[in-house]
Amino acid sequence: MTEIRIIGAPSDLGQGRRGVDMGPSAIRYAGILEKLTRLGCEVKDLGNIDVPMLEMHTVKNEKLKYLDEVIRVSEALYSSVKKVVEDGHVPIILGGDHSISIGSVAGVASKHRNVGVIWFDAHGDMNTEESTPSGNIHGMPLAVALGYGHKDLLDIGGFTPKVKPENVVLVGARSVDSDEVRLIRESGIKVYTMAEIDRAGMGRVMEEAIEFAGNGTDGIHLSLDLDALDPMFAPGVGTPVNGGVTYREGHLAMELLAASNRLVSVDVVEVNPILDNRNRTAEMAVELVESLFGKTVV
Ligand code: NNH
Ligand code: MN
Ligand code: MN
Ligand code: MN
Repeated sequence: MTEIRIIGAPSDLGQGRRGVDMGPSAIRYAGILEKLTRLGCEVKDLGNIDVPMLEMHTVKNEKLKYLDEVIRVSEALYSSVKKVVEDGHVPIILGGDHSISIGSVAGVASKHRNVGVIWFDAHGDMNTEESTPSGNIHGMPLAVALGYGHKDLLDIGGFTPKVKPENVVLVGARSVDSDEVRLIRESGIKVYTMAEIDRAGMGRVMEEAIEFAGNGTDGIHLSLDLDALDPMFAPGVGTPVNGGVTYREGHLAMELLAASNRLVSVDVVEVNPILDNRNRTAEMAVELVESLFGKTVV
């Protein structure tokens, strides 16, 4: 029986729009605990980690907004994720914006030193302070996992890099910043843009992604940014981009990951209830997580 531990990381420090700190509540309200329990998983909710309140702090560095606060959140999340994986359980980390993955990937990689990563996202999240157009740290967590970026972010957990580029796959990309492209190319990670999903189909793309992230690794960490989905299915995100993953493509991707039996941890990020349409995005997130943990028709 899969033993799941839910950890809320209600941070909005890594991006510019208020509301994403309410993501964990919205996802819980959409029934994540009950639905995973119904699937036969043992699920416990560990509550939320402490997150500094944005209004109580000021931006000190325009290229790395709320850096000190993001570091505090990352350290807290690192510790709680580390404990869950050391106990042999599967953490599901509820964001919050995508900067929380700096801590979650560090926590998972502290036990599974050779973990692979599937980064489901409309964006690259491969910026550094040199390339960022916004200064928002949620545009940087994949770069940090690979060992690029501010030293204090790389130092979370006391080791860097957290993952090897040959085991990192970005799926759903369709919005990458002009200076971000360079690092994506030179890093050597595998990228499946929407054009590639259109051409090859999600089935083929995920089979390959699972191979890259799962073959010879200690398992797969899925970082699920809800903006990977088309805004039609996930309107409640801070940076929606048209032309995204459809409802069935999203589910197929999760179903294939479930069938691979390689999943060790999951982030569910960027759900913003203030921008949402009657909690639809949180509900979509929970449905995808159900497929990820084995929900089938018959
Ligand atoms: N690339 C942009 C930036 O760095 C936007 C990132 N937004 C995201 N990433 N939602 O997933 O500011
Ligand atoms: Mn146990
Ligand atoms: Mn992201
Ligand atoms: Mn994104």
